[in-house]
Amino acid sequence: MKKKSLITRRNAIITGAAAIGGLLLPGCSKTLPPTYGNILRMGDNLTYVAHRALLPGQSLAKEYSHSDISSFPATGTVNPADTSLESYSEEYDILKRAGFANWGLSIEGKVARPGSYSLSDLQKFPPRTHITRHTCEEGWTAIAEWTGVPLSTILQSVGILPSARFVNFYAYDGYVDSIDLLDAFHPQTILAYGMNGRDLPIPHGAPVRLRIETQIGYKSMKYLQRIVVTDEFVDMGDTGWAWYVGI
Ligand SMILES: Nc1nc2c(c(=O)[nH]1)N[C@H]1C(S)=C(S)[C@@H](COP(=O)(O)O)O[C@H]1N2
Ligand SMILES: [Mo]
Repeated sequence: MKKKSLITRRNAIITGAAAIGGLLLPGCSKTLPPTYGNILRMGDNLTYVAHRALLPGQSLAKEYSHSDISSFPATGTVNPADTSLESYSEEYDILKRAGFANWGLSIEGKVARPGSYSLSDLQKFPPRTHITRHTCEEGWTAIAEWTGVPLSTILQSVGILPSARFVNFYAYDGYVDSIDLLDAFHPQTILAYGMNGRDLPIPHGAPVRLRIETQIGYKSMKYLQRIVVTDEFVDMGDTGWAWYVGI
């Protein structure tokens, strides 16, 4: 009995997934994730389509109040200047020793005015602060306050070209990832330099990390080094993790 209902449910899910794919496929490829067709990233099809259908436009992730702020573990790379780690970056180490005074975020690709933004350049733009819940794929969540410049502000400042479709991110510890323009222009997507009212600490991605509140924790890249705007999707992550995980 149990087995039968399980099989039925599984078949229903498979049929449902096929139906979603089939419905959307003809002439609607813009609503499918760019990873469509990659068997290892099949989960993207469901989460991207469902999320984008349920939350059209730029709905905001829930924001919390100061009393909700919780303790916040640091995970993954917690210090790219640690020589004993595989993620060691000499470049980062040098920047860190100078208090990140020489750090600059390079923004290139399909933009009219490529350039490099220092921390003080970024801090001159009108900031955005929000208190949100971070959800890690490992099963924990934590709430913190983040301050930074909206990514949309910077993309407008460099003047993204009409052909632009994706934003690729590179970190000092070797992390690479990308998001599409809908998430890039989401009002809560920020280049964060502050956490809980202080400078962003090294374990949490100093001097600047991405905060993307519409997706799971690993999309919020720490230790930002370079941003490249592209006109085509390049699947940079062969990590086994989904590219799109809306929350
Ligand atoms: N560059 C970089 N970014 C990263 C990671 C990392 O290891 N390196 N880990 C990711 C994961 S899995 C999570 S849950 C969050 C953790 O952020 P935290 O260390 O501030 O908690 O950062 C994400 N961004
Ligand atoms: Mo994570």
